[in-house]
This record gives sequence, structure tokens and C-alpha cells, in this order.
Amino acid sequence: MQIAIHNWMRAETLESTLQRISALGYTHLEIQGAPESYDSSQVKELLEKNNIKCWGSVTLMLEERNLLAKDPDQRKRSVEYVLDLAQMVADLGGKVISFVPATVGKIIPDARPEEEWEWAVEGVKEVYEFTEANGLTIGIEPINRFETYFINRGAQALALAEAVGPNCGVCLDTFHMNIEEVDMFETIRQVGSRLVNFHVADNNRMAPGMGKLNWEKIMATLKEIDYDKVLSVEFCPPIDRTPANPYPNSIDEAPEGLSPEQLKFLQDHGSTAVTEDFYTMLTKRSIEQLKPFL
Ligand code: LER
Ligand code: MN
Repeated sequence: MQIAIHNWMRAETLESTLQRISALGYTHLEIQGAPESYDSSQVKELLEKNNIKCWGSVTLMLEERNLLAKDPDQRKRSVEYVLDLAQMVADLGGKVISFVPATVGKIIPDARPEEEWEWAVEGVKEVYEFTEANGLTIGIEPINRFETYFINRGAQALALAEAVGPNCGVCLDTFHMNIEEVDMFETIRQVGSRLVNFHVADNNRMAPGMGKLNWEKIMATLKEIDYDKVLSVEFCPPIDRTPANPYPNSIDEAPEGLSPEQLKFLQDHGSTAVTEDFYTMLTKRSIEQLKPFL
């Protein structure tokens, strides 16, 4: 098993992210789905310089990105975004795409359930054609009801993956499963061989080990289904603006290089800009918790 970490949770240069995670013992990066911000040849150079491999990328379904939009042109632009992201993953030698079909933070449907299902299958199939031809794998990712109304549970992601094709997979995320699944261990078993990526954070979306999730049981269940790919760290700390905050210097009041869209994306996750020290602590705590299982 290898360990990766996402980089959408803090706006900083890719170089500073790679230096930090390499120094802490990470081997892979699940790069944020922002193909418009990256020059793949420069990213490849930085990855090599810091001895980090690209594991894949996660869709950042912000602004108008929505495969379920009632406007066909918006759906088309959304698929084109994911195709650009897939091309970036291919260029960087990555393997997986954690695929969230609808806009994060959008909890009101645009159309009838059967229409939205048809559009989702259609849109993911277009990306699937590319991933099949380029040796990549899609992982449909269920996320909690406060971020989307569409795919919240493993069984739904499985149904969509099966509708798309035999090699379409599922990406599970411990934080979301803890909210939405009756039994996350049963969900892991049910997804089984279609599990292509596994995002990890604790129940409070702090670093693994900083909440109440049973990591021994989670890791034992992954072993049961022979999942031996990558644990992809994706903490996203909740905002605490009160004197009760146990981490008083955690909120970055003057973030650099954080676009309004990135800030809204963080806020749509119940988070915000955080300080470098706090972020480094979370990054370190994550690998300390998971290392014994790798
Ligand atoms: C993405 O991996 C995720 O977990 C969601 O919160 C959407 O960003
Ligand atoms: Mn996730």
C-alpha cells in the first residue's frame, strides 16, 4: 500500500506542497483537478525533483462544472473539463480520476431523476472512452448530502460505475462514508474489486487519527477485499472561529494566492484558508497514523 495526499485543501505553490510531503515520507500526490493552472512538463519536473509520483487527480466541481446541468452546453463544458483533467493525469503518469459528477455545494436538482441519471451515464462514458484508451481508471466518488444530492453512497456509485462500463471503478472516502453509510465496512466489501481509490480523513475531516474512526478495522477491511493500491489523504479541517478552538492559530487571515473560487470551494466543504503550520501538522499527523498499515 502507498500513501498519497491531495493538494486542493491549501492554496500554495506546488513546490512547497511537494517539498513538505516528500520530507514527511509521502510517495504520491493526488493533484487537484485544475488542468488550467498547471503546465504538465513543469509539474513532471517538480514531481521528479521531489521524488513524488502522481497518483491521479480529483475533480474540483466548482462554479458551473456539473454533468447534471439542464443546459446541454454546460454539460458539454463540464465533460470537457474532466477530459482536460484526464489528459493532465495521463501526461503526469497518474492512474486514477476521483470523479464527482455534480457541482459541490449544489444540493437542489436541475431536472428529473431519470434525466439526471442518463446525463451522468452519458457524461462519464465520454470520459471513460478516454481513460480506457489511455490506461487510466475512473473512480466515481460518493460524497455527503451537504455537498451533493446525487451520489452520496457506495451503492449509488457502484450502480453508476456498472452503467458506465466493466472497468469503471469507485473511489470511497472515509469522511463521507461515516456520514452517509449504514455500515462503511459493508460498503467497502460491497464495492470490492471496483474500489480503485480510497480517500482518508477522520470523522471530523481532520487528519486520520484525530477523530473517532476505527482505523484498524478500516485497514483490515481493505485487506479483506485485497485493496492494496493507495491511501489518499484528504483532510479538510472544519472552521473554528471561537475561543474554544484547540488550534488558535489555524485560520489564515491573509491567505496568498487563494482565488475567490478556491475560497468558496473550501467554504463549501465547511473549511477555509488555514495556516502553513496547522496544515503541516495535519499532513504529518496523517502519515504518522497510517504508516503502520502501509
Ligand atoms: C473529493 O474527493 C471529496 O471528498 C469531496 O469533498 C468533494 O471535494
Ligand atoms: Mn474525497
